[in-house]
Amino acid sequence: MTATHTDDAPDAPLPGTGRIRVRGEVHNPRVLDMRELRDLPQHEREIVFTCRTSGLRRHRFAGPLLLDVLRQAGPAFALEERKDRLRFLISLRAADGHRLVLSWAEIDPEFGNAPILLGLVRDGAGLDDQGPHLVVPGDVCGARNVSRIVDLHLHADAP
Ligand SMILES: Nc1nc2c(c(=O)[nH]1)N[C@H]1C(S)=C(S)[C@@H](COP(=O)(O)O)O[C@H]1N2
Ligand SMILES: [Mo]
Repeated sequence: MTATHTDDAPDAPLPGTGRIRVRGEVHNPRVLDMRELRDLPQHEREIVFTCRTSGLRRHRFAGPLLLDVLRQAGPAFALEERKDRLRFLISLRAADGHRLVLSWAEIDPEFGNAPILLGLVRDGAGLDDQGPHLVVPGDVCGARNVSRIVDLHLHADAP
């Protein structure tokens, strides 16, 4: 497989607040700002979750699909190879070091088709001062609804 890698150090500071790095197994690694994320189709979701420490929380978010953000960077897999796509993982990191992994299949329209967003607006207020917020509708716990996302990294498991 041909893949393009950024040679940036994973913890290198990003060039400004609200920017996210998209890297790994993508043909066009890039840094995106909030304006570029607003140029993608915007979706809205309400989420309700229970936090072990703060109890029941409810928020409404608007922003692009994580799928569209990653597709724009050109995932380095053969689109017609459904099974090949099952090897791919997305790791996400927030400014405070909180991180998580998703599988590509969760957001792939032919598999989980989960409407996972990068929220740019929360409860009517823009998030330009902190950057995008991962929104995972349907989760019971809030820990995957991650604020201040700074890094999206697509990985492939060994073929
Ligand atoms: N960046 C970041 N996002 C995070 C967390 C965190 O530690 N860091 N904690 C999560 C947890 S455990 C919960 S319950 C929700 C709480 O979100 P809220 O209090 O804004 O509703 O944020 C989530 N997002
Ligand atoms: Mo939580």
